[in-house]
Amino acid sequence: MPTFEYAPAPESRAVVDIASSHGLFIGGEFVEATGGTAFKTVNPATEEVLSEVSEASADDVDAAVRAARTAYTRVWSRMSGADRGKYLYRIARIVQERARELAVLETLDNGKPIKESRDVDIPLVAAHFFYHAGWADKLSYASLGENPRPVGVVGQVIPWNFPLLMLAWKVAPALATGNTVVLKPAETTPLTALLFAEICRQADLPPGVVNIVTGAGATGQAIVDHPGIDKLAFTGSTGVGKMIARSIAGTRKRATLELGGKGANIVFDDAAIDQAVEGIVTGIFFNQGHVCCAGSRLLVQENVADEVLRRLKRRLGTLRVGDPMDKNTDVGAINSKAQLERIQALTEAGEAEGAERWDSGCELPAHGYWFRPTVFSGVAQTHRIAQEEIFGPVVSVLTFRTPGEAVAKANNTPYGLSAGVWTEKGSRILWMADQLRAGVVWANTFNKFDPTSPFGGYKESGYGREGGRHGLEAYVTTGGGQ
Ligand code: TAP
Repeated sequence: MPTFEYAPAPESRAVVDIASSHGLFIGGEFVEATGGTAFKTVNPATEEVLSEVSEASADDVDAAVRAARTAYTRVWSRMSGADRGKYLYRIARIVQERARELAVLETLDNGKPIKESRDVDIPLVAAHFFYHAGWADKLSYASLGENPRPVGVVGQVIPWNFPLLMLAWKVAPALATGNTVVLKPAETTPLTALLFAEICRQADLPPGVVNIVTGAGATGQAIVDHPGIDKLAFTGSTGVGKMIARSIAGTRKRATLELGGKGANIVFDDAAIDQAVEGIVTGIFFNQGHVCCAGSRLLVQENVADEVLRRLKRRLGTLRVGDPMDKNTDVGAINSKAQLERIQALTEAGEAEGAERWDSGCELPAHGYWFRPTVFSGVAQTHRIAQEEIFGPVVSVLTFRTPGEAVAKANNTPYGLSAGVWTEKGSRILWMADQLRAGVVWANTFNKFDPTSPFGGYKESGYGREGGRHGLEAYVTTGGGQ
């Protein structure tokens, strides 16, 4: 069926002013890294260098932890919850005021479509600060235990798929509960975190309450190893999560780990098929599939599998892949060359193991990192594309006959982060939700996020929850004493 053409609808980048180099944000000031080394951050849609960013050494991390400790003992832990809340409300309002600038910068540095950064990421960032601002003076009513108090200085390390949103998930609850933070954004997406540092200054946040150190894995490791860190909050791959768990074993440090996933999106034969197809698209092609809770394994009841696949492929033919700054774009650029290579390697393994590969054949831009939305059918549970996280726009399709088989296949993974169920039967939704070993189960929808709702995993998807009342627990200590 022919589709009509869209005229270009480019978002202007004039709203952002990207400095050619960036320092570290320590003690409320932008400072040079002591080692003097820097790395480049590029726009993955064009390979254009956007800026040079300082690489924090262990000494810089030490300075940031000391600044956070001073702010913690002298100011932040002593401040009333109501006053802390005022700062969080102020940050939330500034995020809203500067939303367009933040969305454009996020899209340039990450490659995600502007309509996603504008309509999903940045509004959720503001919502997280508003939500946690509301908790700041009500912690004793949150059923966290007797006398909830902050833990101290928190080290936070985040990935590149939702750069500013992951920062908000980490910083908002930490600050609301009276902790101070040292945060490292991912190497490929540091720019919105640095703009957030500027927002902290604009909000007059006391110096040292938020410190941002840019760098690669070694900088993250320096945070993990620093003896002045009381708690770690990490989001990233299961491999690095395991290394962190090993590094802090036997120390007094607490940790929450939000790791990888291989979510099952399960479609029963009584589901509204067109709605389910939209949910499959949202589940795996939103944010180029760079989503830890993506519905990357599609389980379809056998008697409707051909029909679902047919409609899914037709729908994928209408997805617009290309310039992330175009407001009509559905699928943007892959975040980095390294990630593109990983997706290519795993999809080649899928073909080699015998699964049937299909893509829409859409045209791709000549520069930058791109991958066509791809469907693998005839996938066996043992295939690597059914077991390993691809973290790209690739869905692996398996079939089932009975609800029991669907549950067994869905749970046959080392991960346990998310699942989706598509059926018209409420009782089946409740039964499935009870059986599925996943931190989040969506029913007749997928990839919905809300600051009031706890998020986190089972098994190799990590431990601890972020968001909601449960997410506050990780940031407080309770019981007698001071
Ligand atoms: P990772 O390679 O694990 O990187 C995550 C963060 O850890 C980055 O800031 C990274 O720095 C840093 N890091 C790397 N090595 C480190 C070390 N030895 N010690 C301390 N920090 C270290 O993951 P990624 O490729 O950025 O992100 C994709 C993964 O994150 C996927 O597996 C995805 O499922 C998971 N993820 C999970 C969630 C939740 S909520 N469960 C959300 C988003 C993503 P550099 O970037 O500079 O290397």
